[in-house]
Amino acid sequence: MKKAILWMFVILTVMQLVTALTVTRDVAQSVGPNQDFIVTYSVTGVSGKWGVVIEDIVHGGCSFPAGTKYGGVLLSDEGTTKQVTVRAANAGSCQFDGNYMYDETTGEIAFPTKTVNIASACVISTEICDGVDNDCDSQIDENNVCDCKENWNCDEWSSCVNNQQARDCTDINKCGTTFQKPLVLQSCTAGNGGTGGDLCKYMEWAKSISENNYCVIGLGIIGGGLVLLLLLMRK
Ligand SMILES: [Ca+2]
Ligand SMILES: [Ca+2]
Repeated sequence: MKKAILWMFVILTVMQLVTALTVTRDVAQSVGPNQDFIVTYSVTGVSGKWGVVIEDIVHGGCSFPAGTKYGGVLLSDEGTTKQVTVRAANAGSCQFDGNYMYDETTGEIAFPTKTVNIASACVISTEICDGVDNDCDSQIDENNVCDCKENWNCDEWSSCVNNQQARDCTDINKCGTTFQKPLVLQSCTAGNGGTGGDLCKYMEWAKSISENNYCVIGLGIIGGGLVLLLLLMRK
């Protein structure tokens, strides 16, 4: 019985490692000079020991409320999404190149470097929910434009190639935001292009546990159950 418990512990630990976090930073491509715009940090997945510690840095004359750096802890202090207002420089471009960390074993993980171009003047367009003052009236996303409820419709996962599978997801309501966007890339356990993607079809019952990692969790639970059964039968 001790062995069985040990096995369950090992399986759950492996599942925890596979069920990794996804941390994203969304920034507009282009903003007007001295214009305020919003940087959105989002986390999906399960936290490690502490939350996700974010240390982002901006260069090129743009500034966070506290200067060139933004620091925050998602999942513990700030929830799963944090929006920070950044003031653009008066010309040129700004680069973001910070990092995040959620576990001392993985250390600091760099965000992809992101460049925001600063247009020569604020170009007036219809205000949409994108973290930018589109209509140049010094207000970001005003008139409830962000009340649009995202409604994502996703294709089936592709078959498992190189331990990864992908799918396309489309927002039926065309809100222009990606706060609720489901994962479009996930790791899978098929080995060399095998049938893991097909196997996942039978694990959909585990979606009630985790929408994004149901396949791994389902396989883990079934695998753990089988090991337990085998060990009990050997007694
Ligand atoms: Ca506006
Ligand atoms: Ca806007």
